[in-house]
Amino acid sequence: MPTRCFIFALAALCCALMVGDAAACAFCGRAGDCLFDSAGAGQEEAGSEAGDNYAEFQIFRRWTYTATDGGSAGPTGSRGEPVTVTWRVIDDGTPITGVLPADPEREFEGEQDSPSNLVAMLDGVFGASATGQQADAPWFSYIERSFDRWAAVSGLTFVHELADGGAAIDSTNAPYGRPGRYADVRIGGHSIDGSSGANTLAYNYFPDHSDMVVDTDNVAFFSNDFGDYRRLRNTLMHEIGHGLGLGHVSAAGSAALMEPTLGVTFDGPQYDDVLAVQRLYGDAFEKDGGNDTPATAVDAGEFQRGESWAIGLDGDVSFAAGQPFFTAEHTDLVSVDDISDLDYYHLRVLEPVLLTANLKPVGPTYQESAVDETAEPFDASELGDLELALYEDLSSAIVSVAASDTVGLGLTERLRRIELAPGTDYYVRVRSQTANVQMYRLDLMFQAVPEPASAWLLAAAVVCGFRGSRAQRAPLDARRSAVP
Ligand SMILES: [Ca+2]
Ligand SMILES: [Ca+2]
Ligand SMILES: [Ca+2]
Ligand SMILES: [Ca+2]
Ligand SMILES: [Zn+2]
Ligand SMILES: [Zn+2]
Repeated sequence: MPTRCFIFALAALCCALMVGDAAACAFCGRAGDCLFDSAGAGQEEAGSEAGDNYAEFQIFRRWTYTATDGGSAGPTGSRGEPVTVTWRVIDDGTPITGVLPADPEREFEGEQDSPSNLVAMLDGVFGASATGQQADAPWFSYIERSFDRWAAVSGLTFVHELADGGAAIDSTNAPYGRPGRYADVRIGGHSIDGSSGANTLAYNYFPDHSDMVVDTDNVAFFSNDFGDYRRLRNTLMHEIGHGLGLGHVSAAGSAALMEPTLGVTFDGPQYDDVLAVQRLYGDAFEKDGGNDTPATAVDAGEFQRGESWAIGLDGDVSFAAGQPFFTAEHTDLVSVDDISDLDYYHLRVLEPVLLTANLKPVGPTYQESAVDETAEPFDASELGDLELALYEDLSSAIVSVAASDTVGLGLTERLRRIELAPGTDYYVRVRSQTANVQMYRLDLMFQAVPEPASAWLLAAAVVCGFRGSRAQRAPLDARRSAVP
């Protein structure tokens, strides 16, 4: 039994431009928990971002045309813009063309052409659909939730496509996603290389192909119900990550879904995975119109003295060896994904108050590198130099009230004791001077305006009241304290 990993390029799946770059497969020697997969690029498309290999987080490239986004007007947008992607499990019997090459060292003769039997495998594990519709199958939610975990932490929206035209899954990008005809991400499965020793669990193509092939020989592995079928779900979420344009990462003991060897000590996308997907598609507030303008700002609410509000708390974590960063519950993860990204938060006040705002770049230091390099410490809190600004709506114009850009990478920008008046719409704006993604947490604290007579006494009372207040969950997954 081999005990180390071998990396080799898989030229067959790569267009010439990509050979030796991001497309690679990893061969894992750890029996039982191995993910041996490949993520290959298909044909390039004119006008796409193909060939733009991003430096950060082993990002390969983002979707340029999906069934619903992009088109005659051009591609889906630039990095950080939201995208909608459709998906469907193909019917059993649909051809899958084998593309994984032979490997004499493990007596693998190469992936053979054979029709998909993934539905039969899933029916065998979970039970078949009572109606014949895949959305009614007991296994459907495991696939849908795997997509939705990525959607919950990014600007991506996933839609289940109801049709499939039956074309083969092979190394060409076609058929492209078309509503009512084909999904963007077609999911099939067949025998790839058996289930003994180190072997393949699944593979996935990069955008704009992004189809997935699961090895149905590994049915016993996928049937393991530990962690609500975590082996199956982490495999699906890892492959979906490739289909979104993420490459493999070497994390050397830090939890990362996009490591070439499947991890089961964590569930779903981890810190590096979320940074990568937000760099490509933005945070979850970028979809449904986004928050790049005051008119589309995220609504923080109405406040009075003693209250506070915060967003982005789940990203403010530190690294602990062997511990996962995130579970499915951790979705309060916001970032500026580029210089072009503006994040506006709208607020009003019920009485004259003093606003103090803290904008902190967050992120742990963990191990990260490309798979063929030695992992090095990566400080996720020093990716972007943030700016904090406050605006007010004077009905004729939205004007600046205060701004802070006084510190650099890794440090907190602050606005201190800015007086706000009731009846006015205020907007806090977060942006970055750096062409990279930076997760942040934003804290807003509201204190009473001291009255001339007993100003110091009142201020002290308010500070004490604020400290003693109890945090509550507020709309938009932010935290808001109670009135003391
Ligand atoms: Ca296999
Ligand atoms: Ca496709
Ligand atoms: Ca953002
Ligand atoms: Ca934004
Ligand atoms: Zn390995
Ligand atoms: Zn992979």
